[in-house]
Amino acid sequence: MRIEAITLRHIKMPYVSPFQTSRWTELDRECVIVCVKAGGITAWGECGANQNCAYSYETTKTNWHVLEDFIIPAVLTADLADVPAYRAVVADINGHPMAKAGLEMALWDLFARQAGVSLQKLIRGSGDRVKVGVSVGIQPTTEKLLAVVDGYLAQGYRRIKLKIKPGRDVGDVAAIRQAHPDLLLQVDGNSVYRLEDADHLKALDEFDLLLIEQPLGSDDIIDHAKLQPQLRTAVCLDESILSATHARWALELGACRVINIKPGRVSGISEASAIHDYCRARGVPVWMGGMLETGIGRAANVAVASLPGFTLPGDISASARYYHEDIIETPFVLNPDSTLSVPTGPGLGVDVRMDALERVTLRQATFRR
Ligand code: OSB
Ligand code: MG
Repeated sequence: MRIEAITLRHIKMPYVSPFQTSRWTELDRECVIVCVKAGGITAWGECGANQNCAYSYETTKTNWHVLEDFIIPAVLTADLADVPAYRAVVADINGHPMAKAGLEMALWDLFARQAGVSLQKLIRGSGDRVKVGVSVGIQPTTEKLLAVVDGYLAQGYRRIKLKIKPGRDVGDVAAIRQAHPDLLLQVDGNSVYRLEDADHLKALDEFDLLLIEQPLGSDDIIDHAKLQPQLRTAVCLDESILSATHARWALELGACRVINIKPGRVSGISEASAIHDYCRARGVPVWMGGMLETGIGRAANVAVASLPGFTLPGDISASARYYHEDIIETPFVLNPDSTLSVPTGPGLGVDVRMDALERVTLRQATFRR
């Protein structure tokens, strides 16, 4: 298929509340939205990166730069039969998985719409709902955290992830566990700890956590392999896993017992499903992570989370947990069983609200063949 035009938009959408992790705070989602036009079809994608250079080296502006200067010129001079053809075209662009994933998502949407099927169907997911939880940022006090968690539980969320950092880890977890003895609970360190903190992290073992996510350095599979045997709690890698090869390295080394899959982080839905397949064949549980996506990225994450190996609840909450106004027509809402429904319409199965999108667009540019 010949792509006729690709429009990039740098958007900025304020969150309903600030999101604080161990190493950075986000007030709004700034990201690149990709719109592809081909054969009378309009398709959408979202890049994972935000304005910070903390979770990853990629930012909204590097996504734009790599798309404009490398990925789009290659795509507009090619004739893409399918998503693997796109992956071949971008294979020699080093790194920048979030930039690659944004356009790949739009192509999945395009090819699914062209075939008249949902993304879920195209990737062979199943079921009408996926289990979800909520990722709770670090709060000013433990009391405030207890109140925020109570609020999410009242809304029906049945799995809570707490962001932790030194000084706000064991105490916060103990307080939440005491208030909610049976809650599905997990924590995320976002790379703030070091192997020397192993004894400190062992204190988390008594709280029956589902997992501890990315405690050590982003690129540090080796020290995670030294940490995991010292903990009863399962280590889950997020930042460290950018490909199925990284997943193999991590599992061969014993660096983790669970993997967080974010299509955006791993260069797209194709690589996400390859990691899923690799883990599933080895009985390693995976779950869907999130980048506080708009409704566009959320639709893709929900569809991918319907693959059978996604056995743990995902970080994919209702639109209202993130935004007062989403840029899709029908926002995602939480079902009473702590699930989100998988869209069934063609492609991503969501309609973009152009008026809402215009309001949040800071900059846009269209590139043509
Ligand atoms: O580490 O999982 C993370 C958001 C931005 C960057 C990194 C992370 C997160 C989250 C939010 O935890 C998950 C969500 O989208 O709800
Ligand atoms: Mg994480």
